[in-house]
Amino acid sequence: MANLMLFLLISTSQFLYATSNKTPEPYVVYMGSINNKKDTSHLQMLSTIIPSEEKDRVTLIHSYSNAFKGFSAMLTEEEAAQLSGEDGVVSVFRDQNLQLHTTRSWDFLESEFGFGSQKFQPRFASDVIIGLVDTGIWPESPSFDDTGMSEIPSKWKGVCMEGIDFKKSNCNKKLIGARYYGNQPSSIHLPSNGTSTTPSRGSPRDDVGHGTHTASTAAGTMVLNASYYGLAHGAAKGGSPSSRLAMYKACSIGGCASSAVLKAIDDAVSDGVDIISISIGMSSMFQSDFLSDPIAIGAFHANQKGVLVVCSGGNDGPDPYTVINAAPWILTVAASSIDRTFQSSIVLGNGNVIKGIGINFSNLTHSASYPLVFGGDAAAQDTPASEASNCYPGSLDSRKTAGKIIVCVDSDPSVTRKVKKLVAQDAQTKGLILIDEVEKGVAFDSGSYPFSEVGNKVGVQILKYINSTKNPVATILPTVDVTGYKPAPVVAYFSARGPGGLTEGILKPDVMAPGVSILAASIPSKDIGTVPDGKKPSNFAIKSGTSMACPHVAGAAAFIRSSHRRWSPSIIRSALMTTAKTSNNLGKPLTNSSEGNANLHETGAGEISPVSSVRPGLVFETTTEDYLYFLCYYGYKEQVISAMAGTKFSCPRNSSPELISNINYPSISVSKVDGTKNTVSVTRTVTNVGPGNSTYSVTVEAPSGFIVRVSPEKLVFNKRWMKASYEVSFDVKGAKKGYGFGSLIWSDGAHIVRSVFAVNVL
Ligand SMILES: *[C@@H]1O[C@H](CO)[C@@H](O)[C@H](O)[C@H]1NC(C)=O
Ligand SMILES: *[C@@H]1O[C@H](CO)[C@@H](O)[C@H](O)[C@H]1NC(C)=O
Ligand SMILES: *[C@@H]1O[C@H](CO)[C@@H](O)[C@H](O)[C@H]1NC(C)=O
Ligand SMILES: *[C@@H]1O[C@H](CO)[C@@H](O)[C@H](O)[C@H]1NC(C)=O
Ligand SMILES: *[C@@H]1O[C@H](CO)[C@@H](O)[C@H](O)[C@H]1NC(C)=O
Ligand SMILES: *[C@@H]1O[C@H](CO)[C@@H](O)[C@H](O)[C@H]1NC(C)=O
Ligand SMILES: CC(=O)N[C@H]1CO[C@H](CO)[C@@H](O)[C@@H]1O
Repeated sequence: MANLMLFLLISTSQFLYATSNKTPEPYVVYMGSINNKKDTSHLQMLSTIIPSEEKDRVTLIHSYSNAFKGFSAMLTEEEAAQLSGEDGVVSVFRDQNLQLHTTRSWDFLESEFGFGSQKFQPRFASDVIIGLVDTGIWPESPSFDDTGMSEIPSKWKGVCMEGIDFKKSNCNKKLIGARYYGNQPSSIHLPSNGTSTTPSRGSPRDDVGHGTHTASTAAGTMVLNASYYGLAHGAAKGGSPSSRLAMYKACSIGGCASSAVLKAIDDAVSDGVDIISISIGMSSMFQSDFLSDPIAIGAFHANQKGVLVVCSGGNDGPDPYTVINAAPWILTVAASSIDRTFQSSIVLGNGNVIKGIGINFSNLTHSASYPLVFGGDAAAQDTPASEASNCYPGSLDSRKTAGKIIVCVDSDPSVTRKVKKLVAQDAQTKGLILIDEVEKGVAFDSGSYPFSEVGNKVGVQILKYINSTKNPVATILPTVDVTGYKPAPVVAYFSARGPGGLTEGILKPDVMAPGVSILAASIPSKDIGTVPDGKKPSNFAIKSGTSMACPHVAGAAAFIRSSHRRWSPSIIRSALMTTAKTSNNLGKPLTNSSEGNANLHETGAGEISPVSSVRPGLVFETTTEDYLYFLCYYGYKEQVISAMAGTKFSCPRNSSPELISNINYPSISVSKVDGTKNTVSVTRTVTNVGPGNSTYSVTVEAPSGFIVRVSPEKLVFNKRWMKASYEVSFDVKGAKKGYGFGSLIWSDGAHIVRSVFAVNVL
């Protein structure tokens, strides 16, 4: 045994030595602000590190020089370690792959709902430019039609890169720019020498559908008569139809290389975009720190230059500590449902009609005439019934299922709905009824294969019916969309939850927006089985994910920006947060997909309310200096922070993580209060952006056992842009352990400014 262990140890370390220490891999070398004094050439820096016999590796994959400094290159682990000690280098990290926030191992992300029907202003061209870092764009989509738009704003300095099947003429006054980057996963293209930012192949064209969907959600032109094969029929338009779009294609179906995402942000900032929308991120399990996260780094510098960065919070919910893209300079978005659902009814032989959920173009007869079988009763030889009841691959005996409608359960989420559907189809069934409590709210698109999904309660009814009769029969009807569905919005189960894994001193996510079954433009899908018989591939698709929620917020931010040119990114974020809705269309508090009251770690400040966010009254401004203090409190070295600031920056002597709660953020999060002893206080400063003479008074909504004092309780302003500060103290002696949630509401009678808080009682 001991010998075996030793052998394993030796061979493992040899393996590591061989593959990770010596084999060059792509790394990102991040060097802080462009004003960072230390100014060695990137190539020169590489040539001092890389041995002379490997000169051909003295090559930059990307060089960053607009919004921040740095580069990416092929390095060995040793060289990377050596570089990270160099003067002027802030961090060095592996060029990891980031994921698109619609495709995750659970399939939930192929679903259902109609378009968020915001009542936005009529169409007129504005100068607001939204940049998206995504999978590219399908420029022929009617959502990018520029009819009637005025000339491209003169501040625009971007380009329309040509590539495979993409011409300069594919850009117009709506889609004003498009770039692509060569090192997307699966198509890494390395130049043989020198710097190369123009790969020899590729194109801004979207071959996934994700980028086209997010771009049209943010700022698509209004398209009348849009639908997904007749479903979700109506006018489709983006959150800010008057804004311009620029696509930065840093991702492919396999994800996005960190180095390309950084390059995309660097370019977007120098091209002159106002808002960047990013529906991608690292897995919540691999978040290490802010300075090895390309989105956090890029967003920091974009923010420094006045560009708002809006990101999806990820799809790793519903567990706590799953939210990502949670740096305080990012606007982090959670996903909710809207008031539309896709019903796919099941008719049983006993006459019962059950309202299931799903998108299908079922052509089955409307009478219950197909035999119904439970997967567990149709197991292949030597296969446990538990596997067959879950529609596991290889678990069904097609002699027992052919020509029937099969019922399966979902007790193991590792087999996705997509796989279950393929397994059922493979077993020659006519249709699938899936019993799935968790995912049922996010309609699955099964194309032309009849499919419906029900919760546990209804599922038991179906199973009882199967048990009760010798020859159970059923049918599945084609999908109809139902609008006015209540309650809505509901937090989507996949939406990543706070608190943030890196710090609990900032409440994340910030806001919630529609991300379940969103109809928006896509690439015409030619996949077999997705296009109903006799139809042309649709220009629209229905997708779910925080990926879909993020561009709704980017669109709303563009809408605010078009009315308020002077407003900084933090003012826009504050406006969206303090005016967010905390109740649903039944007038009740927001709930989650298991019908419990949703807490602030699920909803953030609430569901965005674009129309009221234009007149927030008071705003919380968070400055670059505040973010630099955040980095001090978080524990980074002064030298690193100075490099990011581009100037000498001194941290306060007592920089402790508790001080993070004191950063001037629109919400409050206090990660630790000792319930037996002390009271914790934080201060906030608001800026009046409403009428000059206004007086605001505060009301507090606090959980039981909390004594929350606000001082002063009245804020008097006599001009616009005047600031006022207040202190909030939390006395939690009577409170129960764990997070308590509440809010401070400032009002002058005309405006309601809600600042939510989360306080963790130890
Ligand atoms: C780069 O390599 C190409 C051939 O691969 C060669 O023609 C060119 O001269 C090289 N350029 C530099 C700057 O070394
Ligand atoms: C929308 O489609 C319907 C039927 O497909 C058609 O009758 C109607 O004219 C269309 N409306 C517009 C504005 O294109
Ligand atoms: C339904 O469509 C499929 C092809 O998609 C076809 O094979 C089948 O015969 C059709 N069924 C009925 C009842 O029309
Ligand atoms: C159906 O019958 C089987 C045994 O025949 C039993 O294990 C199962 O619990 C029954 N299901 C329901 C929903 O009654
Ligand atoms: C929904 O909220 C309740 C508390 O109100 C909680 O117990 C439950 O775990 C939450 N469910 C999800 C899916 O987040
Ligand atoms: C605010 O009130 C003062 C005194 O009543 C007045 O002089 C001033 O013009 C008012 N300012 C605004 C912006 O209305
Ligand atoms: C468009 C399509 O083929 N699917 C069906 C979906 O449901 C609607 C409403 O029942 C039908 O009109 C379509 O036939």
